Amino acid sequence: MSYVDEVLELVKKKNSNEPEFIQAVTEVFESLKPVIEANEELYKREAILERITEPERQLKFRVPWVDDKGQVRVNTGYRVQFNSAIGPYKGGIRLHPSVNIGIIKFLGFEQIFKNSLTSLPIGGGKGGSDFDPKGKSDREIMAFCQSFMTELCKYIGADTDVPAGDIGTGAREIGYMFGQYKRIRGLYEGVLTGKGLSYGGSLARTEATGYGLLYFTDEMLKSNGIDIKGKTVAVSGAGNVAIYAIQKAQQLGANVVTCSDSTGWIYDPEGIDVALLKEVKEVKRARLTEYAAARKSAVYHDKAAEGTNQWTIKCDIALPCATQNELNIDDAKTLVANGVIAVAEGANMPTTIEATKYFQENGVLFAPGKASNAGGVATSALEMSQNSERLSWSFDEVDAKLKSIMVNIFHNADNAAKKYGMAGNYVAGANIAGFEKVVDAMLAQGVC
Ligand code: NDP
Ligand code: 2IT
Repeated sequence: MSYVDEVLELVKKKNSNEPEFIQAVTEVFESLKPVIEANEELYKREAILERITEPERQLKFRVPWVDDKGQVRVNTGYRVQFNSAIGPYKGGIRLHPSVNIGIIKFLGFEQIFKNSLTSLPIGGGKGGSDFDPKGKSDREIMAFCQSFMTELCKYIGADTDVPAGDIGTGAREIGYMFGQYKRIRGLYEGVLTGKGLSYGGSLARTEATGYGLLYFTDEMLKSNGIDIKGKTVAVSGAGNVAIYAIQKAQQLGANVVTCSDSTGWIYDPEGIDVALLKEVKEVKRARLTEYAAARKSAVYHDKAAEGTNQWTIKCDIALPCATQNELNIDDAKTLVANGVIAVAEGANMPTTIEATKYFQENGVLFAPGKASNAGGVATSALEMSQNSERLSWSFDEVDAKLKSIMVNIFHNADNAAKKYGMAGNYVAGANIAGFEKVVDAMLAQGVC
């Protein structure tokens, strides 16, 4: 058995109740085979694959808080500090009832390679809780965030581990967490990113993941001789990533006709009205039914009642921007039958392995999330730089840096794929390019 297969078996055995983590490792390992085989003796002796799949540290803690009725509630908090070979741990905090250690580990594992691809000095980490922010009052959100940070603050810091947003964690939650960190640790430092502009946040961080996704997609299309202008785009999700992906796609001349949340999806052939979507999701924190109620051209589809999703709509480009495994083999077949030319992941691991392979086998350009959604964390790293030098850069300055980082990531992935005889396979290219830098740093730092 090859070294890769040997360690993959070990990972499956050790983490048998963590399917998402196994999926993420399987995808990375499969595409790393040519690199590992070229260095098998060294990597095996140094146990590189065993080390890279074992988090440096995993924290699990109780998060008690009091709801508006005076009832004490208890959630579980997590922080996985996965790999610090190239910098302090960096990665978001996910607040969603589906969160468990396997979800946080898969996200932390992906983050190692994503952060490496940005070319900035950040290691991989992720955190979160099974807390469900839906339907909670502002006071309840604050109570949860303060309790979460009361424990987490012992383990993080501007030069150790710098969390940020993810599903369920936006500017409001980051603000409450920052306030609590400052109060307990007595430090005003860049311990979190995605902060408000009045207290150390970076311009363009809110937009960064969605904008970055489109900068990457545009570059991928261009390098394949395709113009994004006039293309029809299907987006899933209606959160931070989706909203700014839609906005940038429109600025580049595409027509975005769908978005979704966990209960339903919108088909709006005249193009999604971003201002209205922002009002419904960012201000009112309401459901997409409100979007449909306010817009004549929009049709609302209830997922549970109809058993359909936005991938049934004919489009040229699909941008999954909601959550993991939201695009399966049946969706992939529908999209290909409808003539899709490119799929770019805004979410983390939204496409199943089977669906990814189907796209690649059918000549669809496929951008893996760890490359195409890296704009969020890259801009977080730019926020860290600004905090360190106690300066803030203009929107245009940050946006220009973001764009050049995304264009760079595309070409690094493209070149790595070509170097190993897999031209056009951006999944393999991204994994290889991300891996090579981390391994180089791990080898240089000895057994640790
Ligand atoms: P938000 O919480 O802002 O939005 C998430 C969106 O996805 C909502 O519309 C939500 O619907 C929907 N969604 C979430 N979970 C599910 C589910 N289980 N089934 C169906 N729909 C779901 O999160 P973000 O936009 O920040 O994150 C979206 C994705 O992008 C995640 O995979 C995240 O890890 C990834 N990502 C985020 C980055 C960032 O900077 N924020 C950076 C890079 C990647 P509802 O409101 O109904 O739950
Ligand atoms: O998945 C991700 O890259 C994020 N949620 C953003 C992490 C960050 O530190 O900005």
